[in-house]
Amino acid sequence: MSEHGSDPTVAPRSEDDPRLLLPPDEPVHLLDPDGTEHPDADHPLDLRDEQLRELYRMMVVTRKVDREAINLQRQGQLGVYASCMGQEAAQVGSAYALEDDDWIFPSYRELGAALVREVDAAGLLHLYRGTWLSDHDPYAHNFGLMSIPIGTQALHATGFGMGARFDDNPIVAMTYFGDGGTSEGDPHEAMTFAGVQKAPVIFFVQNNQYAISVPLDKQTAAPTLAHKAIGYGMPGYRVDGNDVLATYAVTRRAVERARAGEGPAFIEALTYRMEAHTTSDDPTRYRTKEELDEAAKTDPIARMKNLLIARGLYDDDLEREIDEQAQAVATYVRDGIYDADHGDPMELFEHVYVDPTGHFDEQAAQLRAELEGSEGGA
Ligand SMILES: Cc1ncc(C[n+]2csc(CCOP(=O)(O)OP(=O)(O)O)c2C)c(N)n1
Repeated sequence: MSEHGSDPTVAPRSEDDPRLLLPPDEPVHLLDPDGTEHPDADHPLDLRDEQLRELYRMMVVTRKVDREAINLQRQGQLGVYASCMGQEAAQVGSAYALEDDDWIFPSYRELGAALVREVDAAGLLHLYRGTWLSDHDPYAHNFGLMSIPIGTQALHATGFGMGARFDDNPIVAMTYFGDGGTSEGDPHEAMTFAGVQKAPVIFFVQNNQYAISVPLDKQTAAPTLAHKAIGYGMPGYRVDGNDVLATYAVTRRAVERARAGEGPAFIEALTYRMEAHTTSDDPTRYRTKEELDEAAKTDPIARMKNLLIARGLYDDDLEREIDEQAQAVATYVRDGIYDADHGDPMELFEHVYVDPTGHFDEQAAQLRAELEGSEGGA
């Protein structure tokens, strides 16, 4: 059944029927938790066996590094960390659907997407240590710096996509934000602009059900987040975000459409944040163990492993090889972060203003005096 044509009593739609911008009744889903596949003619998969293993490998490595980052925070080596546990399929599947020249503008939770882009994970996590703003070169990986202010990266992606379009550069820019981000002004402005300009931008929303402690039903009165897309004149897609095949296929389709000049798209990936919002959060205050146990049944990694087993693509050698690789990346991250030098705190004041305003100089002088005082007292 066609994704937008589920009601046979409705007359066939022409290409420019705005109802085509509405999301499907059900999220696109190609893989059950037990590994059973559901092929969908609207979302054909072009993945070879090796690529299926690769998707699994990247999700396993992501989870391992994510856990290492939480441990590092618990040992006082990171100030804070925002885990992506449970969201690996949403991130890996979507990032894998891009070409190397395409760009990603992440929020603060996209470790999985960063690893697909081969960003140095230790460098990325320096942001969370406060060592530096992130120690990776965005131009080396076409991966922007993590954005802590909610939604600002959507504007960066739109500006970047529009610029590329003016230059006849056929790249696509994808940005990630959360369900909470859809309530912020910046993504709204970015999507309005991208729609009008037909900019090649994919707005990938990981609906992990919560914005810190605020659940989805307190976040929006829309039928789904993807319904918002029609208001910007772009299609809204919904996908099972714990199904890496579906996430890949839906994103791939949106990316090809954008690259062909057909404009932006909004993707709502339904997923679940298995960990706390950040290491500073106590999720037991707002969600139950029963809810968590239920969500664990849809784990994206177990599901992909079941598929590999069902297809005869998984064996002990592969398991060992992937575990060793995951451990090696985690160790590399630990070595890169542990006791890393913080540098000069006065760097805080660099690159902020061309012409300092207000109390800026006063504050810089105050910090300098405090630092000198503490050195003197040591
Ligand atoms: C502009 C702005 N307002 C508030 C915050 C504080 N804050 C940090 S995370 C967060 C919730 C974001 O939730 P969501 O967009 O659903 O993404 P998630 O963290 O679940 O990935 C808020 C309000 C912020 N970082 N930036």
